[in-house]
Amino acid sequence: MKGLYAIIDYDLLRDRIYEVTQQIITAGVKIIQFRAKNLTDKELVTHALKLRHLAQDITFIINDRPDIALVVEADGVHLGQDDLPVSLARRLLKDKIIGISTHNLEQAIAASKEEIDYLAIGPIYQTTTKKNALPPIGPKIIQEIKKITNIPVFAIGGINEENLEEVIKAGADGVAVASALEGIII
Ligand code: TZP
Ligand code: MG
Repeated sequence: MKGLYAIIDYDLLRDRIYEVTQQIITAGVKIIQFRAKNLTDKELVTHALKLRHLAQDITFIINDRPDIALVVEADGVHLGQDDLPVSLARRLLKDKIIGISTHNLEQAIAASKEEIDYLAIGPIYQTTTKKNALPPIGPKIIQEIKKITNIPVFAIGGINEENLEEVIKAGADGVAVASALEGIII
């Protein structure tokens, strides 16, 4: 996995999720994640099914919830440090994609020993999208992670057109962005 990974954040986009998803797919984005921290399961599934339909030809990942990823036939799940452990999510999801968020080198090393398809490291820069985010860690850690694993690394947190080059130069395989999507939407 590599390239631009678009996070469709329900709290940021609200009723614009479909319009924005359609636009970014038309623009050529090949990986999207549906992230909704404050919906009921019923609402989550309703939106996720519609997004799955829009994103039928690209990689569609569900944040936090392996069970929801399974029932909506997503391509995989993105887990946080406090979500279901990778080994258990793997039992449910078989050969689907599993990615995990990490916030420091220690967590990245631990993640690299699990059966994951990619890891995310961040927040690299200041972000307002993730509530209670840890302080930014800067792009240098990406180089450190690339030294210890071949697993694809996505940089996340406050990434935009201005700092993108720095992140790619540090060795990121891709970038996961939420708020910066506004920049590529007409
Ligand atoms: N995890 C670390 S930062 C972040 C997540 C989910 C939010 C990324 O959003 P933005 O708007 O690209 O900073
Ligand atoms: Mg999570």
